[in-house]
Amino acid sequence: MSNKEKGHDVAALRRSEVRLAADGFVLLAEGCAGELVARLLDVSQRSAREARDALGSKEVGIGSAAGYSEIVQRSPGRWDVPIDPQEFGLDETGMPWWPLVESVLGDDAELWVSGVISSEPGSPDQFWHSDSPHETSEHRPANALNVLVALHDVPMAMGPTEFARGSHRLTNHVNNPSLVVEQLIYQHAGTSPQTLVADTAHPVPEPWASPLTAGACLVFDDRVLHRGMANGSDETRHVAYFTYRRSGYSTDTYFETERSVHDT
Ligand SMILES: O=C(O)CCC(=O)C(=O)O
Repeated sequence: MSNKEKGHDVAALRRSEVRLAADGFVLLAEGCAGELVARLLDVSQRSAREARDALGSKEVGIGSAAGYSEIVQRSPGRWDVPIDPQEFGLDETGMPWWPLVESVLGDDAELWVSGVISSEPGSPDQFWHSDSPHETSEHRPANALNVLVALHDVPMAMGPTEFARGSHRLTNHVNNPSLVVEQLIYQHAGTSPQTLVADTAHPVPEPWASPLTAGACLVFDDRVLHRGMANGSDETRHVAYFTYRRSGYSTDTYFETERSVHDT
């Protein structure tokens, strides 16, 4: 069945595809309806609380290799708690972003990981990073897309996600030997929009971030340079995430740990 036959707004879908291909991200400002957002928030807050309780005072570092399968500290005070789509109660292909995901990754795209990222008051800006590496020297379409859903209003002070516009084309370490893939993927102070274009005539990719209203969705090519901004408010910021991959694609950059908070 075509998107038109399924009742999707084909012109809006085309505009989103074009933005995503050009900028490496697109904002679907009215992505999720209130009822869905309320459910995602409720499950996220409960899961985040349970994971923090189970973590207790166990040692935990920064990054997925230094975390647990139930909880990872992505950067200081920024916690990633994986949540199954079943726990979220999702109809995977009924989600408002699915037509865009399907058009980029194919109708056999898979939901790879999902969960919530909660940044505590006082958590600082992350270092700029991308989530998976390029594989070929020429630019190819994305193998993975991330969807971030604002689970409540996120004003600038609460630290939405920031993107370097068009940088998904510039994080290609295969055709730019001055880039170190580990420094792109694992957060590193030396990575920034400027370093992507150092010693080239290419303009520095422009940083973009916007306050988000509850339900807004950011869909991005996971090779784009991005970072969670500092949470200077006195509330915890929760965004749900859904990472999709092209059928058969894999990298080990999402969850590298095998230990559990329940290990004795
Ligand atoms: O918290 C955010 O806004 C983004 C988080 C992120 O990109 C990450 O932890 O890899």
